[in-house]
Amino acid sequence: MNTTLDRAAVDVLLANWTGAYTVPSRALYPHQWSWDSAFVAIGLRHVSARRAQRELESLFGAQWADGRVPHIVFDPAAAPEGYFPGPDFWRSTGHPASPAVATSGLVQPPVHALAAWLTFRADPAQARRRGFLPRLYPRLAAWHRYLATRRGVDDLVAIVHPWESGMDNSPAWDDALCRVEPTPTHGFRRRDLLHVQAAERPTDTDYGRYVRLAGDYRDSGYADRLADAQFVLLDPMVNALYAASESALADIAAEIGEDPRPHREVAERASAALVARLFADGFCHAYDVHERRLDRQRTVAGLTPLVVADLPVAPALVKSALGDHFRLGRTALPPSYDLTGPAFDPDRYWRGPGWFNTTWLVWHGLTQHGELDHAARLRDATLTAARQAGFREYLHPFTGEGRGATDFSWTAAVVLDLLRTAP
Ligand code: 2M8
Repeated sequence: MNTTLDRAAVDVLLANWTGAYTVPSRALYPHQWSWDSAFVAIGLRHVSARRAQRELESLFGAQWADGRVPHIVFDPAAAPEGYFPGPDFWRSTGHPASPAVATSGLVQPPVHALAAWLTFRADPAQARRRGFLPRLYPRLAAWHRYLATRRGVDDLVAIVHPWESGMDNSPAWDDALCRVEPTPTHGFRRRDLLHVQAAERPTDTDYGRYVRLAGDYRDSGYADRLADAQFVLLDPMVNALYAASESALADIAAEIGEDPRPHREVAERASAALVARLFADGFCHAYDVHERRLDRQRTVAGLTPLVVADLPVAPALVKSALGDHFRLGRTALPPSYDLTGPAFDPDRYWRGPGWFNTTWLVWHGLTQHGELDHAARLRDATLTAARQAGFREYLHPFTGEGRGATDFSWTAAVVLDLLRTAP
């Protein structure tokens, strides 16, 4: 049975491979997405280490001169009307720091160094022959420097748009978004609703707010003046991945003969700040920098700091995962938002459904902290969910019914990783 699932996951990754990278979904997302490619590499490394390396290399080929890794790299051959907001909206190629290829100007969670290290470990000899890490390391380091210098708030990094969290429609952004005047819907044309039911996607009002924030950021010249930006939040998942990826950068540096110590120091400081700033009542929350307060809602992002090694609050996070808010192991997949929370919606994108990539992060975190029984149960539940629903973008957390796009790349990739990583 696992052989069938394994084969089907490989087929999805092959079908979505463009020759240089993997699109998240042929229909809904026909370009390269930043953190999707990192998860894809984590799965693809079991099929072809070389292809997994190329997935990351092609993304970093579109890195800006200021170090930012754009959240979308547009395929020049894809139909311009296939995705909104497309290159005409972002106007990146007019920016002095941008690469020749059109990209967005936002970023996504920094999973890349972790993915690069896991990709290397899948076949070190082959990676060394290709000079994979020596070539990628300076780019990964520049990416983290961008985050530290342009987005740094004390020892953490801020996002300036919900899309930068990866959990675009999370209720954790509702309060901050309320202050944003939506762009009227006649000012743009949504394409997502051509592919997915409206009840499973953000509302028009929320979409209007995303468009407003992205347009304002573009019009500032992608300047990162945090004091002037309307939306400046510290997200627990972004910061957990930043800390975990700094540790991975230290491992990469040591492997190629560079000094790992600066990376270890950044990782330790980020991990300490994450606990000091974002941890309260047994959970990690988002923090609004302008309002100077935590959003006390619970989202799955608050469990993902488990990916940080030696996190002192890990036992509290495991307890929260097992409790009524997330019922780890007792739902099809861990929900993206608190099952008892006022905004819980089991169908709508990032407001309740279970996602495979965040589930993988929780699984990886449990494994890191020696919670092997919980990790094994979560792995079994995730594989069962994929077998029943197929490689959907997200699932109803109770029934396990598929939602959003089909044949979704990171779903196939993390399922493959769970299958091929011996429990
Ligand atoms: C979703 O986000 C894009 C915008 O980036 C969209 O809705 O149009 C999110 O789930 C995001 O985390 C993901 O990277 C992207 C592609 O899978 O889709």
